[in-house]
Amino acid sequence: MKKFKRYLVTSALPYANGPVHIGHLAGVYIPSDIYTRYLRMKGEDVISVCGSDEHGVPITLKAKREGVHPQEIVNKYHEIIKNSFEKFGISYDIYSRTSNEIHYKTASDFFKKIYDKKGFIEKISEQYFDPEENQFLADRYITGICPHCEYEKAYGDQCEKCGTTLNAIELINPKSAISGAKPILKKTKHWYLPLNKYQTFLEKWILEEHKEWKQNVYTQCKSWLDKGLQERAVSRDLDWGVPLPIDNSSGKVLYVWFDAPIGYISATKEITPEWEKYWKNDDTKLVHFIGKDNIVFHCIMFPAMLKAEGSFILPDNVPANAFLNLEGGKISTSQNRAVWLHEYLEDFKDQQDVLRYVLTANAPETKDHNFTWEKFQTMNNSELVAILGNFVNRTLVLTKKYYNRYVPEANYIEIDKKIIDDIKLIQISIGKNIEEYKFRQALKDLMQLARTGNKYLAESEPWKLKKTNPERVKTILNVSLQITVAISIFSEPFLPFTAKKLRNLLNFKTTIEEFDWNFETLPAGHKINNPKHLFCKVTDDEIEKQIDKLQLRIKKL
Ligand code: B3M
Ligand code: ZN
Repeated sequence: MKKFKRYLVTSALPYANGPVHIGHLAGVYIPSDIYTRYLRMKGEDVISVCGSDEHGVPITLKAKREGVHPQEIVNKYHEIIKNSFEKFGISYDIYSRTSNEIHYKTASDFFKKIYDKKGFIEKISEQYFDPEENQFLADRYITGICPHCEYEKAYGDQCEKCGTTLNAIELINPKSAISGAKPILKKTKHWYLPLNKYQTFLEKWILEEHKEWKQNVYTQCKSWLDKGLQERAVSRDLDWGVPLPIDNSSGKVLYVWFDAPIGYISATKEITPEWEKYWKNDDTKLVHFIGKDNIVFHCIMFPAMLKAEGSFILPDNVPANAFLNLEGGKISTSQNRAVWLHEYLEDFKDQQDVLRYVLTANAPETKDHNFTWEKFQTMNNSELVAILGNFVNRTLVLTKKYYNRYVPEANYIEIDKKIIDDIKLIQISIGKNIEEYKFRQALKDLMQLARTGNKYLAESEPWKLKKTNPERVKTILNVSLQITVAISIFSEPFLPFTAKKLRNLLNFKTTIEEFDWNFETLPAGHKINNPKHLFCKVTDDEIEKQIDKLQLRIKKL
């Protein structure tokens, strides 16, 4: 396997046309955060970038519906999204936005470079035009029946049901999404990226050199390539977006899927003057975290753009996830059928980690998964509270009760040494699973450690031995404390708030600077702090309230 010197982690830029929900978190943002936090702890050189995607029809459409300027929409949601990420501990090095000046410059320059190399095809074609609104209908401005799966609400650029990327012209029974009018065809000039020219290169790069990509990603790419790539327009007739940086192109902007991925580059530029080190060196590992609807853009279109430009590296992996459903149905922003992050925190104050836990354990890594509030409750009560919280609490309470909070001396015998060895094995397994993007399994490993701790306490019964064999009890508690330290370290990528609380309780390596992926034992004689519970039970009432809330919203529609 190739050895990399540094990592560049990107997370799909959310459209700033609405807040983020649990589906986004489970599919993209938690996985990328686990990955990044782990790499940072290992002392790797890593940068994690994200930001709001502020162009494109989803934004202008919303602005039009609300009768405001697109800038107002993106300003509002950029703040909400940024804030939600911060509150959930999604730890980017930067959360930027594509309306920034630096992004306009970066995206324009990128286009210009390909343009100057004659990398685009210029073509006049007939496109749909809304005669009532007097404007061209790009992408989502037009809806109709998908020619592949017959879904009735397919967009002009993509069918969200079967995932196929479309050309508006292919839609059956097209309608303007603004006025509902039947569109007419009108001539207009656009610039196209000839993806077909990159077919052979992409086939070799993906199908031969990246067989290790997740199966869902690989298969989707293969089916794309098997169908044969075609040229894709990278400009649009719109007044919102990055203007085309060439003469005689007024009223035309870059296609949002051309400018958005360049946002990863602009964001890196904002962090460091050494941005080229991350983007132009073969020994950087570039990883794109995305949802499955973004696969074609990140595996085919963006790589073709990078190749056309010529000076950038390509992603090493694109670990795309499937979708999360909610209570058996699709999550939908437009139908308000979602659990919004900012709302969750109103009801479950300071319980970010519970959601992080449940969403990681249920992450749609290989296929779509279902989130239910009942599951949320069970996982909190019978896993976080009953297994992890319970083990830690018993250990800390006994240490206080028997040794006035001092870590006792130990005299390890065989079974204790076995536990210490197990800790190290679990650590290796967590790391390996994270590196392979198997976050559910990595989290299971972490819980296995807590289970091991509970089993050890239950079998060695220190409370029974306290009178008869006090020396042995010292060792048992010492070992239990070592497991607790290990939990405080290994849980950091998944449950950063809990990890911090636990380090404070242990009074050990409480600042992030002191902190790394190494498992270090607590020395005898070290004094810990007073025990406190890490988690609390979620009640039936709380759950019912959430279910009612969702029902009510769906009914309102
Ligand atoms: N904003 C699509 C989405 O949110 C898009 C991602 C851009 S990543 C460069 O699904
Ligand atoms: Zn379809």
